[in-house]
Amino acid sequence: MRIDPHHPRARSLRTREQLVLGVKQGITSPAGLIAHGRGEAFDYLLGEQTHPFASQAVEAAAAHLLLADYPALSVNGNVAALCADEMITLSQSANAPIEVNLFHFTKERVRQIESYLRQRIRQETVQKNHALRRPKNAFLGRQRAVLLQHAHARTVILPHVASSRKITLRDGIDSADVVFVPLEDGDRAQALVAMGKKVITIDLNPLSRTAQAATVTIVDNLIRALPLLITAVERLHDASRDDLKQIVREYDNRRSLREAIRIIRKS
Ligand code: PTJ
Repeated sequence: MRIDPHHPRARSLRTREQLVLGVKQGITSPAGLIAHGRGEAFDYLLGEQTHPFASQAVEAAAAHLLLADYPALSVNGNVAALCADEMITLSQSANAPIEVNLFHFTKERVRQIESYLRQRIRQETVQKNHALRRPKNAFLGRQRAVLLQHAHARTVILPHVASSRKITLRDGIDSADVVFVPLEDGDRAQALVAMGKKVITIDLNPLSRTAQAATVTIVDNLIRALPLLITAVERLHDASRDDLKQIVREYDNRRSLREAIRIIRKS
């Protein structure tokens, strides 16, 4: 569908089209469209903007990722369709491997998403090689993005998770002390926390079980929050561990969720 850039809801329409395309390409599950609709409803109530509570959560999330011994990033069908490049950049900036992890699991969709991400990483590498000839480019200093692939990795089944999200990779989510799981389901978020991992999520619904269970919940739209998270990780890259720990200590996820609920009630 051609979207008129002057349409008042052009960005929202473009995002929907990206997901529809994701379904056609076998990346996004049809249920992903419904999940997105739910997200949109909350976004509408939040005024479709990043609130201070979300910015604080972004800061805390960045500090957790930088303090981690071994962070890992989870990508599902919605995240791949909407923000593949941003997840790749985050993998580089936070030095964290990417694992495709699906709720509506099929081997075919895992393969499709991995192949799409590999293609985007190759594209990024080409750009980076270009950038290396220009010394001031922001690509310098980032690590290489790492994509773990199901066909070549050992899988581990997480206990107490009813969905296929329980299938994780030994060198990814299973080994991680900090996991970034945007648009997660509540079951696994709770299981990951119970395993002693720090869980960072992005979820527009502050009432969801994931939002409530996570260590850090960024209540904001994925497409607004991910670029902010990348910027925060890059800005805090050289901060001392003491400074990062202070950011983590001062952040209160309950307070952040309460504030999101207050704004929703007000609107
Ligand atoms: O690709 P799969 O098979 O792994 O499936 C992915 C989805 C997202 C379909 C699956 O995980 C799912 O069904 O998720 P839920 O349980 O519907 O939860 C998704 C949560 O993300 C809901 O609370 C939505 O409000 C929220 N959400 C949806 N779109 C966005 C969002 N939050 C932030 N940004 C969005 N764009």
